[in-house]
Amino acid sequence: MPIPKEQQRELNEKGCILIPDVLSQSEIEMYKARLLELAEKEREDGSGRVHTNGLGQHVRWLVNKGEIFEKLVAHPKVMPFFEYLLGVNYTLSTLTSNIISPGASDGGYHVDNALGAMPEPLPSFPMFVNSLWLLDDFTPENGGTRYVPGSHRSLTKPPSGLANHPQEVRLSAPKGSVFLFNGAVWHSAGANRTGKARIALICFCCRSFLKPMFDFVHYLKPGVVERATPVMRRIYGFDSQPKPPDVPKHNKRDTRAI
Ligand SMILES: O=C(O)CCC(=O)C(=O)O
Repeated sequence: MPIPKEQQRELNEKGCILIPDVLSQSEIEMYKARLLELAEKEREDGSGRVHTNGLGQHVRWLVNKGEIFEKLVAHPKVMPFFEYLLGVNYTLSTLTSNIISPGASDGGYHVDNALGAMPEPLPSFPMFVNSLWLLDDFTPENGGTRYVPGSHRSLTKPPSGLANHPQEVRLSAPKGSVFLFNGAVWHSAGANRTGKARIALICFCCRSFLKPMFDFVHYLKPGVVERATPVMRRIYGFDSQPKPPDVPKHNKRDTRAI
């Protein structure tokens, strides 16, 4: 089902939208407990991906870290927004998370992934769409994402070293909701001036012709691939791979579809 016209307009104009009530209270608790457990384990074993002077942490490759994360990949309440912005054959680029601990300062303004390396003007249509699945209430005080509504329409990247912007907004939104935005919107995690961490799952998708950040096709665990529905397989990128080499027709052992 396509999203209503009003939401299409909001996404076109502001570049972002809040989708309410995506996760239930029990899902929030389940994801949070598992993420905190993974974050601690990864800090201890040295694989932890910390940032912002050690006060931020990404736990990445979530699809390989528990079956519970697989249902985020093709969530019926969120998929129509990705489809509207990226086309019905969009793919997953990363399924990750961002934990912002007390004392973390504002992150640096950026646009997402390859947009940061592209010459201006940036493409006038969406290439990447990010979504933050809030596992805590986000506020301007606890690290609520800061962003500049409509900045995707400038077709430029944020000036380097941009500290604040006159139109900057800091996200206030309840846990369980999803903040979805065009990756060309200037944004960053906010400073956390409270005594508690602020946690979000992140599902980041791209057009099917772009290279995703993570290679799901070759590195998903076998059980994850077996459980994937055809739609999930497409989202993981199985339907948008570069072609393998041509092989002689009499080579009966080769069953690849070319
Ligand atoms: O965690 C946040 O508030 C922002 C995350 C972010 O900047 C990103 O995923 O590019």
